[in-house]
Amino acid sequence: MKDLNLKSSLDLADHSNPISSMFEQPKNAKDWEQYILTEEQISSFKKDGFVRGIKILSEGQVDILNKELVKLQSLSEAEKELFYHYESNESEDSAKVLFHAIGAWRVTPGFHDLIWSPAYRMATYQLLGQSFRLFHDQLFCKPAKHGGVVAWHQDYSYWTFTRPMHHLTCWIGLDDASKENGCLYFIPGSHKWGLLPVTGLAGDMNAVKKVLNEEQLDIFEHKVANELPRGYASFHHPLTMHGSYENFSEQPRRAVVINAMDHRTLGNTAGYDRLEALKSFPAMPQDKLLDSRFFPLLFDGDKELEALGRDIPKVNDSELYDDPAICKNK
Ligand SMILES: O=C(O)CCC(=O)C(=O)O
Repeated sequence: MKDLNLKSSLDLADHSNPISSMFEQPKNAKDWEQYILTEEQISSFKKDGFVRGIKILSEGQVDILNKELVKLQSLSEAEKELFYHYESNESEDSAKVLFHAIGAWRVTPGFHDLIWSPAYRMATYQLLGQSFRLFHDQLFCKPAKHGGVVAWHQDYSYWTFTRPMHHLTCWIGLDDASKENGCLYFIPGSHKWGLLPVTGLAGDMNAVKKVLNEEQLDIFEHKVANELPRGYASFHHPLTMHGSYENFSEQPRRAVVINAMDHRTLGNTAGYDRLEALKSFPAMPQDKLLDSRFFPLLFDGDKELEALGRDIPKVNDSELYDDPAICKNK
């Protein structure tokens, strides 16, 4: 592994392949078999809008990322340039802290190579049902004792500057995540609710409830805590309602998130009403394929899996992602 080099001239987005030996890569279709999600895991994702408990990282790999994370959390202004978004504290509550950054894959080798983790790529391929690209990564870190909330939200409500909606989020714990230290929660079945408006990410935990109907509010009572050991992941649909409460415990709760999108995703920025939030993002011109070096192709199913690709369980890409009300300009 290369040492962390924070010169802004070193942009790891120049490398559309792994740059270290952190993850052993499959050499042929057979090597991918060990990572295949079962039929039951795919069915539970379709029913609930999430699936969890999938091992992505060894202890040693978590240690590498946590070491890089320490450096990433204390960058100078100049060193933050490669990030699309960087907030040392995004919490709207002045007594709490929520570190949130987008773009670590461009800055350190471990976070760069994480997006090529074979376990991550196989699961994402099955759950999207399509070859896919990186959309972006994210870091969400809550310190011990005063970690802030991530308010209930649907990811795609923040991503309508891309289309159609065919994205997937993978949340990977860099600490054991528990109810005490502010683990993520999901609302089962909420991926069938349609698209809801943006109601804020780091302020009032329950702000979204103002836009929910009675039935949805009842379903909220059945929220599921995503408690996971470090190195393990959950995957969720772009409309699945999720959020995380404060961290009052003695332990930090750090996580890295990988957001993937169908390899055919297009820019949809014309008329987007939050353009200011995109000022440090790569260009995403209206109706243009998002295939620049900032959106590397992470998995080409036909090439990687050959005949195996036909036999493995996967989501039929129109069955979960084809909401006509959302993708009207598809
Ligand atoms: O880590 C958290 O608490 C929030 C994560 C999140 O919002 C996401 O994975 O989309």
